[in-house]
Amino acid sequence: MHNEDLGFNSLAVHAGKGDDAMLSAVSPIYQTSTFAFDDADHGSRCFSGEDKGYIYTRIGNPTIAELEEAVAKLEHGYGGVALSSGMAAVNTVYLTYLGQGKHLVAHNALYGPSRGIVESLYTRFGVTASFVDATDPANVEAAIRPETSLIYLETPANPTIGITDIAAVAAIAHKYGIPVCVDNTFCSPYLQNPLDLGADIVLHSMTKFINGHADIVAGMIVAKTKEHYNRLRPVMVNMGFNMDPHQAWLTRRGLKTLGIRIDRAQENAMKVAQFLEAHPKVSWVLYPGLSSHPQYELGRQQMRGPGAMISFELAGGLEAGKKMMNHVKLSLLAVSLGGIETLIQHPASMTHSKLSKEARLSGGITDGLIRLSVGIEDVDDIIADLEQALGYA
Ligand code: LCS
Repeated sequence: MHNEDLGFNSLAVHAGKGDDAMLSAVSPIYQTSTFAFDDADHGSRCFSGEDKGYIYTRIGNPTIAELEEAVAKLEHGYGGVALSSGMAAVNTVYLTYLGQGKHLVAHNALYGPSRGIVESLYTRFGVTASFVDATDPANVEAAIRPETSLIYLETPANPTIGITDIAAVAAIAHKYGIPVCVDNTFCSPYLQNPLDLGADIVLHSMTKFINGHADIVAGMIVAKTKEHYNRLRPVMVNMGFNMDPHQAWLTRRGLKTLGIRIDRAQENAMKVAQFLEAHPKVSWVLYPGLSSHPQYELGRQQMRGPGAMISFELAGGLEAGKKMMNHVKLSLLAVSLGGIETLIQHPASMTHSKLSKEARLSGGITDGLIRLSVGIEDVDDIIADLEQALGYA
C-alpha cells in the first residue's frame, strides 16, 4: 500500500502499520515494558542504532510507533513523538528550545498551563517571555530579541478562538532563524496542517479531537525535519514523558474516526453558533464559521473548516453565565474539549484560573467568557438544551 496515494480518512484508518510478526492483527497492542535481544551483540547493535530493534518502551514501542507514524503522516511531518499528555508535549518543546538566557515569544491566549508554566517555573531557570497578540504578526516581530529561541502559537487559541496567520508569523520567525511551534489541538490535522504553512513543529493534546472519546490523556509532537525530531525525541525519552502502549492503542483507535467525528461536530457547531448569535441574552459569539469572527477570512484560507469550538458571553456577564451552566442537562459542565460529548465550561474560574486576572484580560479572556465544545449528538437536542438553560440566565 502506498500511503502517499491515500486520502485523509484512509490514512487515519491505516497509516503507521509496522513491518512485524503481528502485522496480520488488525489492531495489535504490545503491552510490554521491555524487549528481549537475540544475543548480547544484538543488544549492543540496538543501543548503537545499527539495528532498529526495540529496547525498552520509554524509548520506543511498536504500538506507540504506529500512532507516531500515523499522526506524523497526517501532519505532513518527518516524525512524531508521542507523550503522556498534551502538557508533556508542551514542556518537551519548551525544554528543547528554551534555557538559561533564552527568550520565548508566544501568543497571549494559550491553554492556561501552557502560559502559566512559563511564568511560574521556566522563569526560575533564567527564561524570559513576551506574550503578545500574535493575531497581528507585527506584534510578534516587535517582541523578537537577539536571544529569542522559540515562537509558540495556538490557533485557534484556547479559549478566545483568535486565529493567527501561521504563514506570516513563520516568515517573520525564519528571517531571524527562530523555530515556530503551533499547538494544533483545536483543529487537529483534519482541519489544519501548520507544517505546510511554514511552522517547524506542531503539537497536540490528543486528549481532545484526535482521540475524541474522553477516555485518555495523551500528547503528540510532530517535527517537520529530522533535525528538529532528533532534538525533541531524546527530551521525551530522558524526561520520562513517554506514552503507555494502552494509551497509544486507544488513541490510535480514536484517530480512525477523526474525520467523520469532526465533520459531524462542526456541522452541529455552525448551527449552535448561529443559534447563540441570534439569542437576545447573548452579547457576543466567536466562532470561525461566523462572518462576525474578526479573522473570518484568514480562518477560511488557513483552515479546512471552522471546527467545533465556540466562545460566547451573555449580556448578564458571569452571573448569568453561571446560571446557564448550572442548568444544562444534555451538555456536560466539564473541562476538556474535542470529544463526542458537548462540553461547556468557564475558563476564568476553571481552565485559566491559575493565570493572573491581568494575564487573562491581556489575552482577551474576560470573566464572562463561556467556552463550548460541540459534540456529535443530534443538533436539535444540543440547541434545545442550551435554550432551556438560557431560560435561567
Ligand atoms: N494545548 C491545548 C490547546 C489544550 O487545550 C490543552 C488542554 C493542552 C494543550 C494540554 O493537554 P493535556 O495535558 O490536558 O492533554 N486543554 C484543556 C482544556 O481546555 N480543558 O481541560 C484541558
